[in-house]
Amino acid sequence: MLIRSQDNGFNHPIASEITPPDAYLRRREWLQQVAMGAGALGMGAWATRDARAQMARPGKLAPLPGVKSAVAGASTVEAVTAYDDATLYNNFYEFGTDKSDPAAYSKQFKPRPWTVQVEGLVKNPRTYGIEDLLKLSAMEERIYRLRCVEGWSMVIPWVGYSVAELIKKVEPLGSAKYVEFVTLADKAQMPGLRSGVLDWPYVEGLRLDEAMHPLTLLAFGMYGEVLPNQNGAPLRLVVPWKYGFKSGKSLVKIRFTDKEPRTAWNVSAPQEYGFYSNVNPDVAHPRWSQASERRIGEGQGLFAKRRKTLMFNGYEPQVGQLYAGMDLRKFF
Ligand SMILES: Nc1nc2c(c(=O)[nH]1)N[C@H]1C(S)=C(S)[C@@H](COP(=O)(O)O)O[C@H]1N2
Ligand SMILES: [Mo]
Repeated sequence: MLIRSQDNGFNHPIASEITPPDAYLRRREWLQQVAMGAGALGMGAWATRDARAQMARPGKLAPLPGVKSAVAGASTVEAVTAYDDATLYNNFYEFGTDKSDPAAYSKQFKPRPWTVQVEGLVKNPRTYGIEDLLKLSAMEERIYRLRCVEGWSMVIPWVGYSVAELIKKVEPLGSAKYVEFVTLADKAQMPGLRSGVLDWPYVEGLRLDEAMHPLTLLAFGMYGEVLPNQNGAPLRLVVPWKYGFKSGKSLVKIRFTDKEPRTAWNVSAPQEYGFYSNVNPDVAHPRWSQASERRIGEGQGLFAKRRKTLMFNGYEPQVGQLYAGMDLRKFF
C-alpha cells in the first residue's frame, strides 16, 4: 500500500520491486516431488487445473478441513495460488511493510488464547473465545480471488463460515447500520506497530448488509489448515469483492454502529482509500490504474502475465445489487 515518509508525503512500494521466491525453482521442486510420488498424496478438495495446487495439504499447521460451500459464487474454478506464494508474500503492516516481513516477524506470534469482543448496537453483546467461534457454525471451504489495491491477486482456498452466522447470534438492533472490525495491536508481539505508517489499531468497516452477505467470510484457515500467523491467525475477514485491505487480519473486536466507521486506510489517505473500496477496474487509484492485475505466481516484471481486473473482482452477479443506484465513482 503506501508508506508515510518522513516529509509526510507518501511513497508506494510497488509490488514489482519485491522479488518473490523464484517461480522456476518452485516448479522444479514440485516436479521432483511428483517424481517421488508426494504429489499424488491426499489431493486437496481444491485441486484445480493447476498441477502445483493439486498437492497435498501443506502439512505445516493443524488441519482445519471444510465442506465445499453451497454459497453461490463461493468457489472459483481458477487455479489456486501456491501455498508458498500465499504465505511468503503478504501485507500485514503490524509485522512490517515489506512483503516478506509478515512471514519473517510473526513466527513468535501467539494466536492462542484469543477472544473476540462483539459489542455495540446488538441485543446480545458477548466476548467469544476462539474455541467457541470455531464451533459456532460448520466450516466451509471457499476458493476466493483476493485482489490487492496494489495490483496483484491470488486465489486462496479459505476455510471458515459466513460472518452472517455470528451476526445472527448477537442480533443487531434496528439502529445498527455498520460493522466495525478491529484487529490486534500488541506492541509486544508486533514490531511493525513501532512505525507510524498507520493509525493503530488497524480498523476496517462494512455496511451491515455487506457484512451480512453470505460471501463475506470469517476465515479460520486456508489450504485445509489453520491460518498461518502472517495470513491473519487465528481469524480474519475475507471480503472477496473488495480490495484486500478491507479484509482485516487477527480480529479482536466486532462493533455494530449507526455511523460509518473510520477506517485505518481512509484516515491515512482519504483521497486514495474510500470506505467502500469495491474492486473496480473503471475507477483508477489516484496514482495508478486498476484496470489489470498480476496473479501471484504468474511471473514478475517484464514476464508478468497481466489479467483484466473484473468488476467487483468477478463477484458482480452476487453483490452488484448491494450498490444499485450508487455512484461508484463518488463512493469508491
Ligand atoms: N490487520 C491487518 N489486516 C490486513 C492488513 C494489515 O496490514 N493489517 N493488510 C491488508 C491487505 S492490504 C491485504 S492485500 C490483505 C492481504 O492478505 P494476505 O497476506 O493473506 O494475502 O490483508 C489485509 N488485512
Ligand atoms: Mo492490499
